[in-house]
Amino acid sequence: MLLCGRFTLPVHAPLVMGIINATPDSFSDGGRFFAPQAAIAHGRALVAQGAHILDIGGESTRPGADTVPDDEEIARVVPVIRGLQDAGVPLSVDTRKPVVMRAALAAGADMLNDVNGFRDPQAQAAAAAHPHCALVVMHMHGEPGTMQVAPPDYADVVAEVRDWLAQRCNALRAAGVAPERLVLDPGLGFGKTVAQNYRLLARLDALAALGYPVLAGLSRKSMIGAVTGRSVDERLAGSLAGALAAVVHGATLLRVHDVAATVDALAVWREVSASQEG
Ligand code: HH2
Repeated sequence: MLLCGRFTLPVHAPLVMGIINATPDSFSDGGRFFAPQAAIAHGRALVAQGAHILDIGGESTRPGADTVPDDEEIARVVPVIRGLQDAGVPLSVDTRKPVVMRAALAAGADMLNDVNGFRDPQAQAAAAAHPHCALVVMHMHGEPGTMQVAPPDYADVVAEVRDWLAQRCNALRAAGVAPERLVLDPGLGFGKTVAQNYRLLARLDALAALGYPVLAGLSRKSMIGAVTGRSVDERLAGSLAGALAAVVHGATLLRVHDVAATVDALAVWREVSASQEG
């Protein structure tokens, strides 16, 4: 079970987290859901398509992205969180900023998704101060502005990401966070080469072995484009293959743009898994 604000989620079956980018510059859908009403309508559509969680972001973390001032990011996400309070699913906020985390929780967010893995002591304190919101602890080397300039030459990327995540979870638990609130994320595309991303995808089981649910975010990312040669808006088939691979290798949450297609792919996968048992 995952404690997730107003909700408690089962983690035995894969959960689909639908992405709402309330930004003008996200890599695949920047500008489409920038206005709060458009973001809210998109969130409702994703829930109708079967999303189990909505992830609302007000700052792009694509490689080379500019940072957004605190008050601007709050002005982007808070109206969307408020407008989706009755959507019937947990609301996650995708932010690295403690002040945005606090504003989002006050507005009714159920989950904090920090691509910095709550490294900032203020972010850790904001997370620990809330009694039951879920926390997505993501691994990232460096900062979005520069992370792809020179991805590190990890000796063993799986062991290093796993140990980093374990250390972050231990710090959060020492700060008072219940283990049932934690989700791990390898941070696919964040300061990693294509080969490192695929290695992590193939070894998600090593992260799952830490005992927390694992989230994989690879929807439409350049790791899909690198092997298919497709542009961002042509990566659905590759993203679905990656999503199923993630589930097979141990992910229980999938962060995706294309909710309806992912839900269908998972339905077929579930039927195959159930049929295996006779
Ligand atoms: N990827 C992106 C943003 N946030 N959060 C988690 N936990 N895991 C991820 O893999 C992840 C994330 C990047 O994707 P997107 O939100 O579509 O683009 P942008 O950052 O340009 O808004």
